[in-house]
Amino acid sequence: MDFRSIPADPYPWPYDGSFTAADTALIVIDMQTDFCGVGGYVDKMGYDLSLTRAPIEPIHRLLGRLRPLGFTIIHTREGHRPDLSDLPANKRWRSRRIGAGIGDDGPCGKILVRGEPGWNIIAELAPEAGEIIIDKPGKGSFCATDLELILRTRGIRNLLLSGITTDVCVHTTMREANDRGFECLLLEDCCAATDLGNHLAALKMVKMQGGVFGAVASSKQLIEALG
Ligand code: C5J
Repeated sequence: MDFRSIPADPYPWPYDGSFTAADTALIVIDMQTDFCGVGGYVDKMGYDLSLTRAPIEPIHRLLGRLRPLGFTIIHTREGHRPDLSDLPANKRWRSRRIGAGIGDDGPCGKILVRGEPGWNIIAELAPEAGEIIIDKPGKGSFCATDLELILRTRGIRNLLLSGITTDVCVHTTMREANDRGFECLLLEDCCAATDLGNHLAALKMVKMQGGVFGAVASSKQLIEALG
């Protein structure tokens, strides 16, 4: 089934008039306890969890609409190997300076380490059987992962971006995807940052230059277009 372009800012998305469940994937980025749960990395850094938890309900609603239509659903998890062999020294050093050392013990286990409780995707947005999970050591979902190979193998051309944080992992992933030729839509209510101003600035950056990284819409606009 072909869906017509939806109202988005700064242009109706996708640019070429239509999209299908077969050529479009939803990426849910880093909805892990470390980023939105009590005792996780973001909590340890002292940021307001109500900000990073705000997209949980909108993403849940969107998944409920996209799953039965057969859209590819991809979840990502930021985290490092238990031996920390993929943790750059500067990333660890910076996090330790602010009291939330990546790889160090925290209330939810070792911070941002694969297999630890804090690294898990939150129960509300748990992946369903058959959905793809990408484990990434960095901010971008394409760096040191097989995401691009999976998207090309499936014939995916369009990406719907959601998750946390808008200004860091979501933006980095959107930029990486855009440079690879994927047509990207950032769902503004389905993502959030640790600072509201940064979230709003990140949305604005996408829309500059006629949509320099793609377009922005709400999940409501998308869901309405799906009928
Ligand atoms: C950060 C992320 N902010 N998921 N990661 O370190 O945005």
